[in-house]
Amino acid sequence: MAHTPRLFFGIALPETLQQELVHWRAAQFTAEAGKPVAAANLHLTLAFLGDVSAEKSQQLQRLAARIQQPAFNLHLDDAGHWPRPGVVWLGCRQAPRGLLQLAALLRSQAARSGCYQSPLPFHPHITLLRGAHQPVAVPPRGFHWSCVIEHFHLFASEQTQGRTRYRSLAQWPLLS
Ligand code: 2AM
Repeated sequence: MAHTPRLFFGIALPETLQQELVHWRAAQFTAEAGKPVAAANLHLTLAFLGDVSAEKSQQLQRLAARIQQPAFNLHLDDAGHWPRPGVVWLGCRQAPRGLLQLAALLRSQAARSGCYQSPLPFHPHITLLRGAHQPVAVPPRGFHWSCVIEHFHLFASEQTQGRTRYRSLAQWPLLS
């Protein structure tokens, strides 16, 4: 049977920022709060695609390559806890227009290509902890990181020896 990888469009964070976030997270949360996402896996999902055939992946990549959207500044200055999925996240108080437009485009292309898209509103976030189903003290506002986002990626979510790894299959530039 052909293997259909689990794919999503997303934004990669610079390695220096991933490291900074990991140090901040270690200072903010106890081990009981949840399972920390590995530094290299800290990312922001734009559109989740699910298990996608090679044909559909090619089609989505052709569409992605035609996207002409501006680069944007990502300000990470908000955090929260979603107890049901057990996610503690980092996000933006005001999401940049460029980010929302890019995600909307990718999500509508995915939907038209037959990839189920959640009816829930898009809430851009970086998952910091998983398995956080108990109440968690969310750090008070006052933290702030920012970075310029000049590319977006197609990632494959891969499991090896019980570990998840997000591998970039392709990337496209945003307009500067
Ligand atoms: P999460 O971090 O909020 O769990 C790879 O799994 C990425 O795709 C993660 O960022 C994850 O979001 C997101 N993802 C996984 N399953 C999803 C789904 N069914 N709908 C939307 N996003 C999903």
